[in-house]
Amino acid sequence: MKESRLRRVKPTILKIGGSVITDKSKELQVRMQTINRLAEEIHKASTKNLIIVHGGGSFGHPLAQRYSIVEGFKEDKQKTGFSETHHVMTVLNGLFMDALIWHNIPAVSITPSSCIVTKNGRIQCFEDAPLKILLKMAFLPVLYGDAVLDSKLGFTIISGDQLVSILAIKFNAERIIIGVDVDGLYDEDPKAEKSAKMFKYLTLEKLKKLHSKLDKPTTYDVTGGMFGKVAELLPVIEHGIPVTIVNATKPNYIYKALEGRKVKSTLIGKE
Ligand code: IP8
Repeated sequence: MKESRLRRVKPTILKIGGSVITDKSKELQVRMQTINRLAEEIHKASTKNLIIVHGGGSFGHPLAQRYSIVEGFKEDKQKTGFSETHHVMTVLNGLFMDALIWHNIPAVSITPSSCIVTKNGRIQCFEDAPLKILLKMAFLPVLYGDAVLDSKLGFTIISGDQLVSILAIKFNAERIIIGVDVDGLYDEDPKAEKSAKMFKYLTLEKLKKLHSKLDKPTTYDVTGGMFGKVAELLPVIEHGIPVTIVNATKPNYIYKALEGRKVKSTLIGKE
């Protein structure tokens, strides 16, 4: 491969939350219009060296919960549950890929369960050779939270946020953009508390304090909701990689964030 063709820009990691691309109130409900709009915005921004990770929403989470996949293998009937959870994630990913490719984006899906093994829920090995070549050739790799094999538990779930964190550190990302269904990071759950205050800027120290105050996982979100998200973000911020949390349900917010333009969001930096 010619050197001139290789991309030298540090990657941008974009996470699209499951609550953005699916309707969490109904199992297996995709928001195809939103996915198409996001594909259009991603195409319009044409960000160099982009990696996308999406969440599970009403595809992965209800099944993972029904079959207690996070906790690992305990009984045979969980096995079809593992297969189903992984399968519905490939279905959601397929719909997401459809939209990207239909918008002329050279996106290629990387199936986490085929290249990752975890140990007690944390990534232990990650075969990243295909991902590296995709980046070199200026493809857009797309990964997602998935049901994966685990060297201690048999199997478990990895969140898209854990993937974002490991990818950002492995590839020394320039920045991380996290698209969620609220305007940023708040001191309380903005969906439950009207008085919740949104942060425009947070330092690592303030994020650590906030993390200790945030509510622990809800029953719906097997990977820990906002609490889990912040826990995964701490090491990347420590690494000096800035994180922007932005509302991906609002038109052009992801586009503006990708372009580095001013948009309502929470920016988290080391200092
Ligand atoms: O929505 C979880 O990914 P997340 C994926 O990023 C599954 O936490 C399979 C529940």
